[in-house]
Amino acid sequence: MRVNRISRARTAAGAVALASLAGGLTAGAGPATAQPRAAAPAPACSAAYRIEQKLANGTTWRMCWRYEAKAGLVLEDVSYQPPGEAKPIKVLNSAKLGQIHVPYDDGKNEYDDLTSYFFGAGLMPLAPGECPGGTIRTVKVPEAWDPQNPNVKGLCTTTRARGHAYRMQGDTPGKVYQKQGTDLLVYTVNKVGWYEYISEWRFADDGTLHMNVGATGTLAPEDYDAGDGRGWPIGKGAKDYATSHSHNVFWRLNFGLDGSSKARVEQYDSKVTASPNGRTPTTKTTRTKITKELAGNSANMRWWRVVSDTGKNKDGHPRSYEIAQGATSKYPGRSFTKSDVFFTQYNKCEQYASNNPLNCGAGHPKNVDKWVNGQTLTNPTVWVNVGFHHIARDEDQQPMPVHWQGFSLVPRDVTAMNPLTPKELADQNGHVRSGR
Ligand SMILES: [Cu+2]
Repeated sequence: MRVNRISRARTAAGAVALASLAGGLTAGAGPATAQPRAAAPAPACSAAYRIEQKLANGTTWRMCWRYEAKAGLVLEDVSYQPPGEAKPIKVLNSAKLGQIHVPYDDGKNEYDDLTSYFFGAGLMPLAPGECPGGTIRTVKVPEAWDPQNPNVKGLCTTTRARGHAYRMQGDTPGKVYQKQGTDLLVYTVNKVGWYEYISEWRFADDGTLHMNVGATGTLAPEDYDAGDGRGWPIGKGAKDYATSHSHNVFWRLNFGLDGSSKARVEQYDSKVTASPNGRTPTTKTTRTKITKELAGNSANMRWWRVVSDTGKNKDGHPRSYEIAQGATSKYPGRSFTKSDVFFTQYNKCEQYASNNPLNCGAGHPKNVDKWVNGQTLTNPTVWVNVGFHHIARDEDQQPMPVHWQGFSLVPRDVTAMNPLTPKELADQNGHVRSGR
């Protein structure tokens, strides 16, 4: 173990000791690699594990939560009910982080924060002001640092204004259709070494979901040795070079559109072709049905969607959610970080994108890229990989400002119209014949 890793190494060793102790106290529980007991309340859960929020514009989000030793917060049975829908529309069976992989640029350190560095155990208690307008719930942390005190007030649920949901000038002067949108926010803070990760799940009243991880805390004090051109000076003059590194965050999603785990995956690509004589170029969009497992790579004008096998909206269009990748710096250093999205056929044993610690049978690979091996895709697990290459800057001290990375799931034909449409415009579905 390198001297400059003492702090993190010590942290890790301490956790192993505590985890084993915890294992000794709970019958049948193993060491740190043991599976959390199936306390899963899904699909129905008791009130303590239920999150239900009706937002100002009339949309209700419902879900269950539980907490895992490694991945931390898990959201299950997530449904969305906009105004005008008689019952909740199921979106996800489950959603959680799938890994946070942190390789340093000098090649000396590489961490799997979820599976090897006790992300889940590092749940931080939230100060009263950290969940403005909301509720901080108590989480029982499996394999907690201190097995005598596993209860942490560490789960915030609250709402937050997000500005315009829409705006449209009406026909009569002075008439404006506009609504201000609100999100339900669900978040935890997990400390890993010197970093603190804010895992935020945002559920908008228009049916959009935003998953983001914000890294904050403090730069690892051991990593100021980058005199080798692989860091950035953040002390006075040409010294105190903080070593650059990547944060590669994976999310693991199981869709349950309209209550079914069965779903199709489609990829869309648009190609722009120049026209002669300076005329407007033309664009052609093609759909590729993804029938087998896929390691997908982002490209300009490319996107994917997960389509319900059963549910249709009131226009008769199959309900789907589109994966909208956020800004990413893909890290090509490992085969499991080389793709932006992985669609694998559901396998309960495949829980983490790298160094999956579960025993899935002899020879079963440990990393998500190896789970893409030609199986027919009928019940997809979706793995989204978003990378951030962190070259420290002077502003990173002190504390380090939160840097965010993530993606969104955008409803596509879940409802027949804008779910927040005002009554006066409710007949404007399809070709709008205006006097313009
Ligand atoms: Cu960083």
